Amino acid sequence: MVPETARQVRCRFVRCSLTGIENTRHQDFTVFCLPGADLVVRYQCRAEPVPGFYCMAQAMSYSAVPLFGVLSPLRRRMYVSAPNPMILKEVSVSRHLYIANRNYSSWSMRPWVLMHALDIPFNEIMVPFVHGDRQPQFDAFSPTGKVPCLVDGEVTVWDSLAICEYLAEGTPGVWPEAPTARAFARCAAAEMHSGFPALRNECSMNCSLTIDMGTPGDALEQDLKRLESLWCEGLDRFGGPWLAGEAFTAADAFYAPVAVRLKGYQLHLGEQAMAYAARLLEHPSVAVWIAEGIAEPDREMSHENDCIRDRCVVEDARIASPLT
Ligand SMILES: N[C@@H](CCC(=O)N[C@@H](CS)C(=O)NCC(=O)O)C(=O)O
Repeated sequence: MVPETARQVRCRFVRCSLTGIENTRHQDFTVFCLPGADLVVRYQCRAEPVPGFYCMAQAMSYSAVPLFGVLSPLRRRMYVSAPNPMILKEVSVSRHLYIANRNYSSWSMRPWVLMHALDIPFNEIMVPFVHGDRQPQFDAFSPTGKVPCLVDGEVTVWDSLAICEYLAEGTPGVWPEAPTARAFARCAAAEMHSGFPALRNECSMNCSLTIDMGTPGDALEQDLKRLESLWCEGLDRFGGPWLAGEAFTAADAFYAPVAVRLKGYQLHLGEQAMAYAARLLEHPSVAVWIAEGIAEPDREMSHENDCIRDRCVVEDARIASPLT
């Protein structure tokens, strides 16, 4: 049995390939583990694996130690046992990323998606929101009492943009390599960080809800116009498919929650911008965040109410346990 707490600590430092009896598949996995505990491999499948399929997962971070397990397609998990639990203890991931509920926390989503997309090793610590405006439980790790917060040994970085800059010091790919594209990407991320007030205030992120908000007011229209012009400029100047060129960078991670909002509030931009929003939603790291947000069991009513207000809910993707 995997301890419940194993879900709280995510170590995405393992890429596994899966070799089947009938065919060979190569997939990325996210491995949940605690030192000494069994591993839980949660897999993202485009195609369903064969039920009961016995497989071999090779975890690169464990020096190619093979791990054996049986897939459970229904639960979308593979339970594997490490041949030698001591091996797990040798792996230490110093970076701890504190986040809140995936379903609501757009600020948490940005560095998480970036680190996941760039395969930057980290432990995830999810601290759920409690009812109300203040979140005193965040004070234990964050000087501002907000998430996200990255704790890397002695270093604490308590702001999503600062986290990206901190990561960029040691990891290539956070920003584009070319100076012009890098300057644009930084401006785009900074603009999201401090701008788009109407979009942020009127359309709080909720990965699960589709809301009919009627005709957007002037302030929101202004934000949408600016968003469209910024996205189209990036895509035209740097050739796409991402905002500042060929590679997915921090700029794209910053706009991933915006793509969730556009879809959730049924907001429309021009064709090129909508295609980019769709691309963002399909990015594997973004898609996994959204899927896990929808799967979260917790509902936090002040966030739910802030999304719904006096507007009409068209759909709740948490259909198995709908909002009451
Ligand atoms: N500038 C910060 C803002 C972070 C932020 O506002 N986080 C929200 C959650 S999405 C929060 O922690 N709110 C809790 C509170 O204000 O008590 C960043 O970029 O990280």
